[in-house]
Amino acid sequence: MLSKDGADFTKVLRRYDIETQVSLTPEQMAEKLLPTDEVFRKVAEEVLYMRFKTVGPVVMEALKQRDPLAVINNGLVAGMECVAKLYAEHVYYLPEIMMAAKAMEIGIAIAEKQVPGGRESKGTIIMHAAEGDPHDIGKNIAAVMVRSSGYDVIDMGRDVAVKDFIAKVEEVKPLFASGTALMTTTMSAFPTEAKILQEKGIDMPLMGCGGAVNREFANSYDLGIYSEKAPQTPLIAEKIRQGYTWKQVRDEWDEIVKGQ
Ligand code: B12
Repeated sequence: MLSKDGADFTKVLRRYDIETQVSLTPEQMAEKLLPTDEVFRKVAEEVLYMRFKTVGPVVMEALKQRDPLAVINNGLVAGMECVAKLYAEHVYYLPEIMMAAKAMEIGIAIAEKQVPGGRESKGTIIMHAAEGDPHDIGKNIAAVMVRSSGYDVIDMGRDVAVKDFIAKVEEVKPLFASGTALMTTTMSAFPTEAKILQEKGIDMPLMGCGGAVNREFANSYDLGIYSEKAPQTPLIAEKIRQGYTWKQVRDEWDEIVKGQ
C-alpha cells in the first residue's frame, strides 16, 4: 500500500523548466524586486504567491500600521509588478497572472474602503477598456488611484462598445475619459471614438492608456492625450480642471507629469 507519509513534495513538484531555463526563481525575483519594508513586503508576497485566501487578513493587519494608499501602491501593486516580470521571464504563465490579480483585487477592495472618503468630488472621469479588449487589470488599478485622488470614476468595464462609450460621454459630460488597450487590434477604438465625439461637437480630452498605446499613438488623433501611469493622471486631471484643452495638455505634458 502506497503511503504519502514522509514524502517530500518539493522534490516531486520541482519545476525543472524554471531551474534550467530561467535566470531567477520566484523567490530570487522576490528578493530582488519586492519592497524592503517588512509590512509592504508581506502584502506583496500574498499577491506574488497567489494567496487569495490569506491576502485579506494580511492586508487588514498592514492597514493597522500603514496608510491605505501606500498598502495598495507599495504592497499590492508592487507584488503584481513582480508577477508581470515573472511572466515576461516565462516563469509564471496566465493562470498565475489571473490568480495573482485576484489576490491583488481582494486586497485592493479591502484597502480602498479605508482611503479617506467623504470628500467633495473634483470631477467625473469615465474609464473603459476598448471594444474587443478583455484586459482590465491595469484599468482597475488606475481607477482606484484616480478615485483616491478625489475624482468620481464611472468604470464602464472591459470590451466596451464604441457606441456605448459615446452614449455614456454624452449622458455624463465628464471632465475627461480614459481608454485602455493592451492589444494592437483594439487600440484603434480610440481614434474612432475621438472622431465621433468631435463630430458631435464634444471637445473633451480622451486619454489613451494601456500596454498597446504609447504617447506617439495617443497624440496622433484629435482629442487624444497620453497617461502611462496612474500617478500621472491626477496631475493631468488638475490641469483639465483649470481649463486646459487637450492640445495644451499635449504641449505641456512633460512639464505636467514631471517626476511621476
Ligand atoms: C492577464 C492577461 C490576459 C487576461 C486578461 C484578464 C483581465 N481581466 O485583464 C486574459 C487571459 C483574459 C487574456 C486574454 C487574451 N490576451 Co492577454 N494578456 C495578459 C497579460 C499576461 C497581462 C496583462 C496585465 O494585466 N498586466 C498587468 C497590468 C497591471 O498592466 P497593464 O494592463 O499594462 O496596466 C498598467 C498600465 O498600462 C497602466 N494603465 C492601464 N490602464 C490605465 C488607465 C489609466 C487611466 C492610466 C492612467 C493607466 C492605465 O497602468 C497599469 C499599472 O501600471 C499580457 C502580457 C503583458 N505582459 O502585458 C497579455 C497580452 C496583453 N494578451 C495578449 C493577447 C494576444 C491575448 C489574447 C488575444 C490571447 C488569445 N490568443 O486568446 C486574449 C484576448 C482574447 C479576447 N479578445 O477576448 C497580448 C496582446 C498582444 C498585442 N500587442 O496585441 C499580450 C501582450 C501577451 C503577448 N505578449 O502576446 N490576457
